[in-house]
Amino acid sequence: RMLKRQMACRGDIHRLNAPLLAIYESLIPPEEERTKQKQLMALLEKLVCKEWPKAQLFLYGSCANSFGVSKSDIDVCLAFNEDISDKSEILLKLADVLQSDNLQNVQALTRARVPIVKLMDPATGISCDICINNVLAVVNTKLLRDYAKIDVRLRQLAFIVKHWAKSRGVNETYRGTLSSYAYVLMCIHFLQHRRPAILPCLQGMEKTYNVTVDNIECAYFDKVEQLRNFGSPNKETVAQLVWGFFNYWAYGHDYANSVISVRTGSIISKQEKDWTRRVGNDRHLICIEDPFEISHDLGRVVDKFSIRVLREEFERAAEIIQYDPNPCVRLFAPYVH
Ligand code: 3AT
Ligand code: MG
Repeated sequence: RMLKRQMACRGDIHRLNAPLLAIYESLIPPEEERTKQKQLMALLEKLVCKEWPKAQLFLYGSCANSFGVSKSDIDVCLAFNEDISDKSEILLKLADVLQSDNLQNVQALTRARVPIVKLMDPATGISCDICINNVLAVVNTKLLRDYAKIDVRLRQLAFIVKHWAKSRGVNETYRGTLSSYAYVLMCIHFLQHRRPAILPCLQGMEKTYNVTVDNIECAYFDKVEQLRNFGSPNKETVAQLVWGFFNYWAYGHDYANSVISVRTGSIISKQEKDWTRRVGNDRHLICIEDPFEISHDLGRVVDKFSIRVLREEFERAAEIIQYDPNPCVRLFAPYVH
């Protein structure tokens, strides 16, 4: 099945550029959403500080990694300077603290895979999930944001891929498809591999940022202002990149043997990671290495049913972009598997 038909790009691919860029533009959150997020963060900080003066609140996920589309929920991490053995207790207390103000639908979900407090702020209309001590997510948020500053084509490609994944119903980890975080890593990896490269491998460069979180050293080159022109020798347009991305995941990727690794800026073998057989629920049918938690395969949610759905969707997208005279309509057509 691999390398079934790696296609040559259609000759009129440039015609797709304007419509794809228009979609990208339409997804960018307006500035007033930022203001509202800050307003809500300030309120949360005020309430949390009364109870835990030393704790800190961080935004993470798409509202902070620059891959958030308009009207996203916000992800917040409440960080204590110590290990918390009983997160449930803290979350119940937190729900209590927040309840007392004019926030709505405050609920502690203590038994979720990642336990959180969920709430809605009627003043801004923003929904928010608060987790405890998930500092690794705050750090991987910074890594993604730093990559996005290097070349605007990453943000363009990732917005389009995320929009496609949400429209096609393949952005649902609880149903065995991939997280937004995984899709962004796939985009970064893809751009590291263009020739000339559009993105560097920040973790392979001089380490100007270095933190240790949960015993994991997170270090990389974060002076990305110095890399503003990194991708400019490559003149590919977003249309060519979207075409290339789907073509790669439809026909180019070696699902049987390969792991994509943003950390090394290369493809590594499943053998090398010992990801060759199923262990517990980790099946390793599509392998995406987390840049910091390197034993963590972001494809582990994918099972033998959802891998088929995913690969069929990649092939469908590749084919539409190749042959459809007006691809944007069918590419993003809503679908529930
Ligand atoms: P949406 O726009 O909300 O779809 P997002 O980037 O906020 O995209 P998620 O809500 O899925 O993505 O996840 C929030 C953040 O949590 C993103 C990333 O910093 C972290 N994260 C998500 N999944 C993982 C994972 N499996 N391993 C490590 N960090 C993760
Ligand atoms: Mg999110």
